[in-house]
Amino acid sequence: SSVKHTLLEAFSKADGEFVSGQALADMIGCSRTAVWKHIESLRQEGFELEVVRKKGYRITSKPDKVSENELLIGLETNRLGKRIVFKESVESTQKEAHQIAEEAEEGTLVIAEEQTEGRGRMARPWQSPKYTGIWMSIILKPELPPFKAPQFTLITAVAVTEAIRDTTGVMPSIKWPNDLLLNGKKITGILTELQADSDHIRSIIIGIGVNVNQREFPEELADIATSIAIEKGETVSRAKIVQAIMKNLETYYDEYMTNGFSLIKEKWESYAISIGRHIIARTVTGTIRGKALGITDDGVLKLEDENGIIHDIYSADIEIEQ
Ligand code: BTX
Repeated sequence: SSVKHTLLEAFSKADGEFVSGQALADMIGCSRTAVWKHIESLRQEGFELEVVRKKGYRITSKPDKVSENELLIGLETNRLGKRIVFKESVESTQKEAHQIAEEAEEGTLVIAEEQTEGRGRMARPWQSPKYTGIWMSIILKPELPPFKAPQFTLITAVAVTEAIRDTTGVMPSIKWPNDLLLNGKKITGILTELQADSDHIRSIIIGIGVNVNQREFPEELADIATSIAIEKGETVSRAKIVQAIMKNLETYYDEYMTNGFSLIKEKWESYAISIGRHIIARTVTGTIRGKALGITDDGVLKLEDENGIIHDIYSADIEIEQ
C-alpha cells in the first residue's frame, strides 16, 4: 500500500536513526494512533522496530522477502518478471504456473515463500521450507518446436550458476541435466515442463528451486543437499539472487533465440563437473557406465562406454565415479 511505501521510505531516509511518531503522522496524513497500527502491520511482515518514548521509531532489521515489491525494485529486465504472481504459500509454483500459462504474458514469474508439495522430476518431492529458499516458476513462450525444450534446462542452469556467483561469491558447478552443486551437494534443482502441440511450444514452464538460507536439512537430505548460507557461512538476500536470475535468463534466452545454442553450450560445459569424468547414468531402460564426453547442441549427453560405443543420454540420473 502507499502508506507502507511512505513509511519505508521515511525509515530508509533516516538510515537507522529514529523518526518521530508525529513526523510519520504528518507524512501519512493520519493520527499518531493510526501510525502505531501501521507500525504493527510492518511487524507482522517481519520488520523489527524499536520504539523509544520521545524519540519515535526506528527499523532494526528488515525481513528477507521475495514479495512483488522487493523483487521489482532493482529488477533490470525488459520482459522477464514484469508480471509477478507472489504467494505466501502454494502447493507448487509449477502447478500455479500451469494453471495460468495459457493467458499469462511471456516472462510471468510465479514465486512463493513456501511450497507444501514442491516437486522434482518423476513426481519426486522437492522440500521447500518457508522464507529460506527460492521457489519459483517462469513462463516463456518461444516460437519453437517441442524437441527444443530440454535446452531450456541448460540455458537456465547457466543463468542461475552465474546469478549465484555474481550475487553471493560462491561458484556452483552444474551436474547434468538439472542440478547445481556446491561442494558436491545439491543447492539447486531445475524442472522444465511444457504445454505444447505436436509441432510447437505453447508455454514452457521453468521451475527453479534454490536452497539459500537454510541452516540445516532434514536427515534424509543431509548428505545430498546444502544451501548457500551453509557454504558461505552467512545469510544472503534472496531477492537479489532472483533479480540476477531473471536478468541472466533474459540475456541467454535472447542470445539463444538470435544466435542459437553455441555460446550457452560453451559456458555450460565450462561449469559442468561431469564432462570428462567417468559416470554412471541410470535411465528408465537401464544403467550405462562410461566417460561423459560432452553435450550436443540439443542438450543430449554423450557417453562413451568401455567398448568405445557412444550413447546418447536424453534423460537420466547420473552419479560421478571417483
Ligand atoms: P530432481 O528429481 O532432480 O530431484 C529431486 C530429489 O532431490 C528428491 O528426490 C530429493 O532426493 C532431493 N531433494 C528434495 N528436496 C531438496 C532440496 N530442497 N534440496 C536438495 N535436494 C532436494 C529437481 O528434481 C528439480 C526440482 C525443482 C524444484 C522447483 S521449486 C519451484 C518449482 N515448483 C516445483 O514444484 N518444483 C520446481
